Formats: sequence, C-alpha cells, structure tokens
Amino acid sequence: MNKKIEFPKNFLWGGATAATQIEGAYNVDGKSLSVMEMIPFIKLKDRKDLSETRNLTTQDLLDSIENKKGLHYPKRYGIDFYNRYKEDIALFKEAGFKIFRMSVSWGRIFPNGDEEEPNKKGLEFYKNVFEECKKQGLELMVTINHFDMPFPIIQKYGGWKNRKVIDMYFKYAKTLIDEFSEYVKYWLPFNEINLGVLFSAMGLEGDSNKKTLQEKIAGTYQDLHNQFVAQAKFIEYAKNFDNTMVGCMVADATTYSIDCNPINVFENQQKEQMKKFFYYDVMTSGEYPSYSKRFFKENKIEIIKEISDDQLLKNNTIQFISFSYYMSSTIAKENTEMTEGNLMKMGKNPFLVATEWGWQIDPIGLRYCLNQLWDRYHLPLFISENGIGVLEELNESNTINDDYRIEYLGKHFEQMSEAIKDGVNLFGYTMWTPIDVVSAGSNEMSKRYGLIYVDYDDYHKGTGNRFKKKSYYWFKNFMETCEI
Ligand code: BGP
Repeated sequence: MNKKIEFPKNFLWGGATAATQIEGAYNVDGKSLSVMEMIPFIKLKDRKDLSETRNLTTQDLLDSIENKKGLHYPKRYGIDFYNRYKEDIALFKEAGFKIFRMSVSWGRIFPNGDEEEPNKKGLEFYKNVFEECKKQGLELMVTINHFDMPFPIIQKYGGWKNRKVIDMYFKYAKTLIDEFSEYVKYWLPFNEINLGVLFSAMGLEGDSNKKTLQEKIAGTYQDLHNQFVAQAKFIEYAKNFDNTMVGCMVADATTYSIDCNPINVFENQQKEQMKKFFYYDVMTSGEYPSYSKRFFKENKIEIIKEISDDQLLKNNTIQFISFSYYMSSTIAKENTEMTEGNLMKMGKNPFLVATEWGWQIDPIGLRYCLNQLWDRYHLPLFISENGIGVLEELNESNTINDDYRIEYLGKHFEQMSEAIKDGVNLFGYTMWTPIDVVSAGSNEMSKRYGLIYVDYDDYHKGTGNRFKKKSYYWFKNFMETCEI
C-alpha cells in the first residue's frame, strides 16, 4: 500500500534546468560562447577522473572556438530547448508542475559583456519562453548566471577578479529584471556560488596551472567577493519591484565526521564553516563571519575591497535560501576511502549506497541539512536541485521503468515532509531535472536525471524526441495525492 505524507497545499513543486545544458543553438541570434561550451566530451573509459575535463589552458579554449581539433562540445547542442521549448513546457505543465526553474544565458543578452545595449534577439527568445510559461500557468524561478560567463569577458577582462565585471553583471541582471519582472517572481543571482573554487581551475583565472595553489585559492576568494558585491547591487535594485524575491543558491552536501573522535568532529565543523556556512553567512548577514577572518589570515588571503562594499553587503541580504542537495559525505582523512562527488572527490560513508557516479544517496542527510539551515538562519528555504543521474535506455515500449528514481525521490520527499513537521519553513522544490540534459560536470548526455527521456546520445546523435518515463507519471500522481 502507498504511504501518504504531508505537504502544505501551496507548496511549490517543479523542475529545474540550466541554459547551457538544454538550449543548444550556441551560435545563433548573436550568442557568444561560454566556457561551459568550450569543454570537450571525453568518454568515461578514456578519462582518469573528472578534473581531466576541466584542466584547460587558455590555448585549449581558444582552439575550441573554431573547433580546430574536431572535438565534440556537448553543451553547444544541449537538448535543443531553443527550438523545442513549447513542447517541453507543455510536458512540465502536464506533469502538474507549479514552478519551473531555468537560467538565462548571459552570452545571449550581452555577448561581449561590455555592449551598451542588450541583444534584442536574446531578449526576444526569453520573452517567448516566459510567455509560454505564463500561458501554461507556471511560476518562474530564474538563475541569472548558471556557470556560463561569456568567454569574451574572460578573455578581455580576466573574469571576476576584475571589478569592471561587477558592472557588466549588474547591467545584465538589471536588464533582466527590467524586462521580465512581470513574469519572474524568484531570482537567483548565481548558481552554486560556493563551487567557484573549482571553476577557477577551469581557465577562468587564465592559465591556472601556472599559479601556485595558494595563489589560486586567494584568487577564488577575490572572485567570490566581487560576486557578493554584484549580487548585493542586484538585490538593492530589485527592491524597486513588487512581488519579487531574491535568494541564493548554494551546493549543499551534508558532511559527517568520520567517527566520534573530538578532533575529527571539530575538523568536520571547520570544513562545514568554510565550505557551506561561510556563503550563507555572508549572504544572510552581509558580513564576513569571524571564523573566515582567521581562515584568511592563516592562509595569507587578503581580499581587496572598496570602501562602500561592506555597507552595500550589509544593506542588501537575501530574502530566501535555496540550495542543491544530491548527496552527503564524510570528511576525508588520510587513508579514507574516497568516492566521487559533485565536481570533487569526497569521503566514503559505509552506511550509504552510491549512484553509478559515486554520489552517496542520503535522504536523512537532507532532513539534517534543512534543520541546520532553518535553525541558523530562519529564512524560508527552497530546494532548487535534487535528483539522481543514471545510465538508461528506452525499452521496447518506448519508456523507462525507473523505479530507482521513484525510490530516490520518494525517500527524499518523506524526509522533507518530516523536516516540515520539525518546524522548518520549506516552501518549494524543483527536481533536477524534469527532462534529460547534458551533465554539468561530466558533459555526458548518458548521465540521465530526467522524468522525460530525450533521444540524444553523448554525441548528439538521435531524433531528440521526448518520451515519458515511469517516474513522470509517478511524480504527477504524487503531486496530486502526496502518496509515495
Ligand atoms: C549541479 C548543477 C547542475 C547539475 C547538477 C548535476 O551542480 O547546478 O547544473 O547539472 O549539479 O550535476 P551533473 O550534471 O554534473 O551530474
């Protein structure tokens, strides 16, 4: 018999995507390339680990523009959402979604970053998409920058370390809210702002392999500070609009101590401070927390600020917290067995099972995380990503019986419901993803997360046709009945 769990009537259920993983059409209507679209596909069996797909030099990136090496760049093609968005949005509506989270591609709106005027064709595309969502009665949550800074900004200005980029970001973000405030209520200035540390190793800092680790880390925190400032400027401006909420998006992953040895328990607390709470703390209080000051001092990191930055951050904090949650891990000590995680390796937990990509499944870790965030911040919470990536093939009935996904979602929903009973103010959930997309971290199409199967392989071969999986019908029924 199915089990009934409880959720508030107005809970916002839906799905999440990102421009570079779905749109394709990388070279039409004036769009520039983003770094994400310059990372080539490497077959799983041919690569040692994921970092191989990210250790790119500036020369690699330049060579990719005209594809001198004849490689395949999956994020240039996505799943052709650019041309098929009406069909996809109709499927989301039919599934019973109330909200759709998507991102805008910066390179469609300001291809070089420093233009005076936005690209009309880019604005037109998003207006059409938003109109379609409105027609279908879908609320929108928009990520302004989901890992896709236009490459010309990196090439000419060196990326986030240059304060001119703050102004370029603000001009871009301001254009979006000026144009689209009537469609979009929820805004997320940056996707997974705490993963920047990994992107500076991806060419965003130029030839990063020429730098020492200390230089790289220091550069990352400077980039981050400039992003905090850019976000605060946007929050300040967004106050001019009614019915608008600006939140953050942090890649969360509960971490546990390896055992009850106080040394390890404390080490876990310190890791949590700098890997997750630091980000939420700055964005909710507008101040750098005390533990970060010690961390910066001991690691010889000096953040260059302008006089007005502190006040700007203080006056412009986020209104809600959103985060992604896929897995948990333990802290990694010497000799700890490791497993893959979201863009980095993590300590293995003997009590958990992992996906084919090594991501450890832990629904109780989600309840733990929700309680931690609510207790610490007392701000409304929203889960903006959660899901499971699996190798899948259509069966003879043109569907997939993805019971593992149903089990994954059901168990997480159960823990969310428990957290709400604990008193946590959780107001919505967008699963990753309603439809198969190109993987952010591994560039594979075959790492499938969707409720809907998309007929493209890793080389973008296929019809692109969409097929509903068993989980599509299960999710639809769940939203109506709350039965798992
Ligand atoms: C998050 C990103 C998404 C997404 C997801 C799954 O880090 O915000 O863009 O893709 O993780 O990761 P992956 O695609 O690498 O499996």
